Amino acid sequence: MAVTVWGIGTTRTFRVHHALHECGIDYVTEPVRTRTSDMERPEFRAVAVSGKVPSFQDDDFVLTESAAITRYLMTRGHPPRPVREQAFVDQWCHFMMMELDATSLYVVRRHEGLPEIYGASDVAVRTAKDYFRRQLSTLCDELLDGRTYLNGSFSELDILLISMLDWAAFVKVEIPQAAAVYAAGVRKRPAYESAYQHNYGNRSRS
Ligand SMILES: N[C@@H](CCC(=O)N[C@@H](CS)C(=O)NCC(=O)O)C(=O)O
Repeated sequence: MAVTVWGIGTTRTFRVHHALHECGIDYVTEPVRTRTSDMERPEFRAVAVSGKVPSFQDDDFVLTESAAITRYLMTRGHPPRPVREQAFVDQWCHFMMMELDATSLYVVRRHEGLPEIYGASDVAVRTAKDYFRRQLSTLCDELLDGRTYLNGSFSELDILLISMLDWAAFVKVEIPQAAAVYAAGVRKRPAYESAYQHNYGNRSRS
């Protein structure tokens, strides 16, 4: 069975397509989009344990959670990292998924982008954007000291961060200059460009 990705069109699905393009892996895309009837397909439900995209299959191995899938793809076939380096990568991976994604950008998504489901709230959106800026500044102070990639060479950390910087741009959150310079470098990668086109195409992003 081929590698299959379920899901297209969102920041979280982009991470998986980006990792696959970086790794040069041929794969099948099942273009399930959120809040469509495709999410009710039994074949999708069979792999998507939480009913969400992205979901991922590699032969009989099924995985969900964009950060876990991205880690799997970017590290499989490589020797394990030294334990402290892995802990460093984990620290920033969890930081980005919690502080930048779940408690900031996804709050904006809910209360600005999906008011019909979650309710409109200017306060929630404004404070989530402020929180995003503060948390991103911490990351910039600690990591963006002129380096091209967060862990020295290109890794899952860069896939996570560029996806969030793109998302921030989409919802019109200003970012520090160091982050803008970093993002411009990552966006020049051919795999970023091809994955972006594959995931978003000319459709509206969500
Ligand atoms: N933490 C998960 C979040 C996945 C997620 O919430 N996906 C959204 C689209 S971006 C989804 O499938 N929503 C549909 C739903 O909640 O019913 C990840 O990073 O993969």
